[in-house]
Amino acid sequence: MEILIISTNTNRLPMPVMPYGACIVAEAAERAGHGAKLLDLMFEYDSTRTVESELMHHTYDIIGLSIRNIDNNDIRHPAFFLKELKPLVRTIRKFSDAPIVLGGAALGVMPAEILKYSGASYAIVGDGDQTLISLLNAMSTCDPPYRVPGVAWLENGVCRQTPPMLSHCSGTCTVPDYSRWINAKAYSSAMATVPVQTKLGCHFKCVYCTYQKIEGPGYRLASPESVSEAIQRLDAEGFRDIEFVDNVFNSPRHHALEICEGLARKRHRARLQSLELNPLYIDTELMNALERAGFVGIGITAESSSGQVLKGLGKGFSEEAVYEAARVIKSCKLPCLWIFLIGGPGETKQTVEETLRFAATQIRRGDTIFFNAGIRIYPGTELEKIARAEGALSIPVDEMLEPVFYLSPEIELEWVDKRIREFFDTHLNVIDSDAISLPLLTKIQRLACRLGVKPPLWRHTRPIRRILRYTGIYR
Ligand code: B12
Repeated sequence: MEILIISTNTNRLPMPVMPYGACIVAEAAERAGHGAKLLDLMFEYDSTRTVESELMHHTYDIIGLSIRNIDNNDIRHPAFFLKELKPLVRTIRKFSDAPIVLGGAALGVMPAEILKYSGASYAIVGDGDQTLISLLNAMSTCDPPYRVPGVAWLENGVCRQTPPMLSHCSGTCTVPDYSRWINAKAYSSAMATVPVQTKLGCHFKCVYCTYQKIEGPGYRLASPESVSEAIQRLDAEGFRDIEFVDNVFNSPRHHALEICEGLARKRHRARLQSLELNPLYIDTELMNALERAGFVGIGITAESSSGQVLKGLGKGFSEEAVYEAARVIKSCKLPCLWIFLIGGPGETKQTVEETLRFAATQIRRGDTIFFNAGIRIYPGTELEKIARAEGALSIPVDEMLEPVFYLSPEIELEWVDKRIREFFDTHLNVIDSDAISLPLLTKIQRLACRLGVKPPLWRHTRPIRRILRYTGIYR
């Protein structure tokens, strides 16, 4: 079978991300003996013309659309990326009647809704590589696709789905040959990092989160040896800035530790980072291991420093864990990005002030702080139930594709905005949602790259903001 996979993501904020999943499925299809081509729309000037031109000159038996983002999770500047999906499906239909199969992280979040919205033939939920191969095999032997695990389709307007297949990342760290599938240089010149996943699954029960829905609750760990090999291979190919894209890198803690120890023993020049570390498992041993492994930056998803809010968010750790993480980090050198989510269940003006005080007093001056206010509500989450019970959400699930947000009834968005803005103005190490949605950011990334600045760019927030403020470009 000949398959075309289109990576539909064209969002370059806060930085372009390489289509990891789309590369994996394209490579898996090729390895299984099918013909595969990946069309990455990220840097295309006119996506429609690119797709038209591809389909005018080539015929495919099946067309896969990789869909990463539904929206940008931003209450202040909401962007609904799926609005580009219907016109894309229409364009494809002008040239081809091949089945259109949807896959990607977004499908794990709202499969039925996206399938209905798009007009595509099938959606694949769960791990894409194995499922796509099974689907291709079924189609080539004219077997009904609804026997394949992990496939969703519409029957008289109702979405049917077989239980997903969860096999990817079991034992081995899968990293595609990026240069074979995408313009990797275009990504690195925009300061994008190379994604590598060391496990799937998440055992945390955060009320707002979709990770369990996408990856399942049970861990599927890649062996630390296979992770080291993947990093060495990427390094040998010239890929230096590598990001572990695990939903929570330091859980299970022993796995993160073994990966770090393995990497520390190997010779490599990779600069590693991961943006999601849970404060619960931040200790001196892990921090030292991260440094020895070659990490140049980590993100701490603290979300809040108030016990009441952490409980409301279902984070599974207390304010003591957040303070302890800050204490440990102060004794190490590794640069950190602290991530806070303001406005969850239980948030009040007082708890917001508590978190701001924590940020002002417990976080090192050289570290960076990111504040996001308002939480995207996804169907099937505990937060959806809370929002409905509080009367803040009344629309049906079908209408939740376009972003809807939760904000604690105890606070108003204007007040939160004002407090974050005041903190931003007095602390040059702060990033807020205004800053990461600035189109100017794309230009800063390119300039920084030309000047030889290495990712992550957030490490340089203070000097960048100082220059922007001094030149009057940004507050
Ligand atoms: C790591 C991560 C990031 C990192 C990425 C770093 C990097 N260098 O890549 C950072 C922090 C930068 C980031 C940013 C954003 N992210 Co993010 N991110 C993730 C995370 C945790 C993992 C993504 C990943 O790489 N997975 C590993 C790869 C291998 O998996 P995959 O792409 O899903 O592919 C598999 C399947 O989906 C499938 N598949 C993929 N394509 C195809 C195609 C076909 C045809 C088929 C059949 C199958 C298939 O097969 C693959 C193998 O099994 C996910 C959550 C999650 N658990 O998935 C959120 C997630 C993808 N992010 C999300 C969002 C919203 C964003 C941002 C918009 C946030 C923001 N406000 O800025 C930005 C967008 C950035 C951009 N330019 O597009 C959402 C997207 C859904 C949504 N709500 O819209 C997710 C799902 C989290 C969530 N909230 O639910 N993100």
